[in-house]
Amino acid sequence: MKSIFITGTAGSGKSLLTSKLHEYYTKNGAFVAVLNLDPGVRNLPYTCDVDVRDYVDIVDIMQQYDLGPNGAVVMANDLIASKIDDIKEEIDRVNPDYLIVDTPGQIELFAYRSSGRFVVENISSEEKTNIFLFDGALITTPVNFVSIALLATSIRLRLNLPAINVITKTDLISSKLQDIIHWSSNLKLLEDAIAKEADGETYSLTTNILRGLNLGGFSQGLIPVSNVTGKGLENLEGALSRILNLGEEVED
Ligand SMILES: Nc1nc2c(ncn2[C@@H]2O[C@H](COP(=O)(O)OP(=O)(O)O)[C@@H](O)[C@H]2O)c(=O)[nH]1
Ligand SMILES: [Mg+2]
Repeated sequence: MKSIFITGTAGSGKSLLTSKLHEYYTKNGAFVAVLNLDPGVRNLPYTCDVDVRDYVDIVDIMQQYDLGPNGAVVMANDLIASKIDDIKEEIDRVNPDYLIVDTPGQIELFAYRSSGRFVVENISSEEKTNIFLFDGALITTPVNFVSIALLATSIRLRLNLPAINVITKTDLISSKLQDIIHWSSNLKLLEDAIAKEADGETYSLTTNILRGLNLGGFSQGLIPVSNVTGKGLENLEGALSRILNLGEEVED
């Protein structure tokens, strides 16, 4: 089994991409299962094969521990770690070729609490990768783009998984997308674009962060995708295959 974790800021399209990837792999003859790790989600655009909501119940936690919704979601994420053996057993029973893991809406719950990393480390898998979603609607200026790239790099350090960076919602940002692809292909172009937008401390901080991030190669292979039209999904699948299958793509 190979595992694909999907991370990104709240609303960046994690759940919708999970459903699209599931559809894409299934259409191409692979056996895919989805693990939902978001205990607080109400509606999902796919049917889960394994669902943490079967193990932890936010409403119960709120009542039992006298917590509000935020406190309950934090606690629920930590409780998931204590159920890892049952979750693993359920995944083993399904035994898919690919496991797509949809993570909590609020990325900090998954990436920065020890329970998230514990889950990543404990899902037994031949190969694992993380797809980080740059929300197309949030990266409309060079400074915003660098801020999200900083987050992407921070998540990569935290989860310690090979990362694929994706831009979502490209159907909503058609004209801006060209600029983003342009900036991200060349450090100098991005620095010039930052200079047009910012000065003083913002300029110097942003460009210094950018130079650091560039060493990590964050901008190589940013893949534009629309979860609505499906555009770009073949490129994403190709990138996944290069990491997970050493270049062998699923059958067309
Ligand atoms: N137009 C457009 N909307 C999207 C795209 N991806 C997600 N959305 C919408 O953005 C909202 C948040 O998506 P969701 O998958 O729930 O985000 P999550 O919080 O990261 O799981 C939903 O209304 C989606 O329909 C996309 O590529 N294009
Ligand atoms: Mg979601």
